[in-house]
Amino acid sequence: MTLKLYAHPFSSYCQKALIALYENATPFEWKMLSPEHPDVYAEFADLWPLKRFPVLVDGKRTVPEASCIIEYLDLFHPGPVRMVPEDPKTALEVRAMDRFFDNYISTPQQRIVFDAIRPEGQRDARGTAEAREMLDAAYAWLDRHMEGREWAALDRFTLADCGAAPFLFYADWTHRIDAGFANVHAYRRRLLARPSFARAVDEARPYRSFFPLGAPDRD
Ligand SMILES: N[C@@H](CCC(=O)N[C@@H](CS)C(=O)NCC(=O)O)C(=O)O
Repeated sequence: MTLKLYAHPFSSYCQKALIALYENATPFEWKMLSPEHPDVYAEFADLWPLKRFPVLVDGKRTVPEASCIIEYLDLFHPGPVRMVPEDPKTALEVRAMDRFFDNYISTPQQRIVFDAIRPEGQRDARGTAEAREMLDAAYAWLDRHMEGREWAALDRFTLADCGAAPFLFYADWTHRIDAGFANVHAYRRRLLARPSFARAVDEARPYRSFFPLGAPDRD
């Protein structure tokens, strides 16, 4: 039975899951979440009433959460590029970095963007200032972590890099990564050059005008 992915190309968490699918050329049916397809959105909201995407459907099984989707694909539809090592001790390194990118890059980045789409008077200046501080601390830590490394965990592309790619992409648009963090910039460029992510970036290009802070003319 064909896998189905409920997703939108401009969404960072959808891109995270798409990277894993593209890395292994895993066939799937794209269920496009957009105002032009209200029926698809209704199906998705019924499957996952929390209404956060992406969501993967495999027969009778519904898998929400990008990290879980990637782990699920690794277990049930594996390809040549394994995203999480089988050895649990080695896997912990990968999962720790996956948590870092979700919690300390994506979460503050989304907080700033969601704040920008609120009406004037309902904005949270303190919350966004804290989010910017968090991003600065995360960039500084990551810069030290990436010293001498090619990928975020282990010596190969993993689950951690699937999240790092879209999250650093949008984080730099949202709260510029200081030029002094050369290791982070080099890593972001490596991710952009990875064919699976380059494809996701290209598919999202038509939607750049939707970026609430204004998409920069680069990448
Ligand atoms: N914890 C979820 C987060 C997913 C998420 O935040 N997705 C965003 C799109 S990038 C979303 O569903 N936004 C819809 C909304 O906020 O209403 C995951 O890891 O997949």
